[in-house]
Amino acid sequence: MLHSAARKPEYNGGPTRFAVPDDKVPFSVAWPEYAPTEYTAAVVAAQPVWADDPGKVAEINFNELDGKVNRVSFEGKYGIDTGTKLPLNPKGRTGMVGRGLLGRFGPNHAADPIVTRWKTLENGQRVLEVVLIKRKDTGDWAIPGGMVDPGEEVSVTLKREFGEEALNTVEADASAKEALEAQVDELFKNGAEVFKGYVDDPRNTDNAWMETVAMNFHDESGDVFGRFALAAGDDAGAVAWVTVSDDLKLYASHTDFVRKVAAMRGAPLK
Ligand code: RP5
Repeated sequence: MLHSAARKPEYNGGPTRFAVPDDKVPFSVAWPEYAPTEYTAAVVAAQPVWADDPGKVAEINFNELDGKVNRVSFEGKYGIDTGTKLPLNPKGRTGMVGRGLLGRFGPNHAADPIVTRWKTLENGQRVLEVVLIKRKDTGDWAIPGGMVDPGEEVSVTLKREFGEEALNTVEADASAKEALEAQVDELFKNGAEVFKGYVDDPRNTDNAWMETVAMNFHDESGDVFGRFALAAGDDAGAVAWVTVSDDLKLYASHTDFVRKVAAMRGAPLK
């Protein structure tokens, strides 16, 4: 499927993208008139720890584990622009070059915990519920995922992000935090892989893009996740158990991930 959020003209806090029609998305299609908007957000250019130093691009080992930073794409080996020497988005043109809001040139790795349980309706039908957060940056409902820190195991990221965004461990005192983390450890013991690869994220550019590992943690009996008191924290403005239905419209590729979980669990979509 062609990426579309990654071509949306409006860019959060940034300039408008150069318009890329469907037939011009692949870099393999010659398009001499292509004049992508150049943008790297000030917060990225300020070089926080999570961002690359643009002066050291020549030293980056793309398509490899580069020190502790994973530059390997789940989509296979990506190309490097012969002129700029910058990596090229494996899903094609986005209408923007630079890093936009993303820190890394090439893949920016994330992890998405999809936490689900059953709810029985009055008519006896079972529907699936999923924990979603409302993102502060775009206002979209989303899976409470986050970036994998350099050298971090994905399994650790999944738990950390769920804790921070859906249980607000960030603001919990030390003993409450420890108790919440122990619960998450227990609940996240058994996960089923849902997806690994490119995310059609609205922050993507021609040179920087999101990839994720999405895992489902499902409470079949309903005994376990019910004990959680959800509390929004960090990048989340709200958090809730949401019924998985046909009309869910989530951030980036998250609708596809949740629909896949519904299919895996044999849940109805209405
Ligand atoms: C999405 O961005 C991923 O699927 C993940 O949910 C999220 C990670 O970015 P932040 O939430 O840390 O901004 O592409």
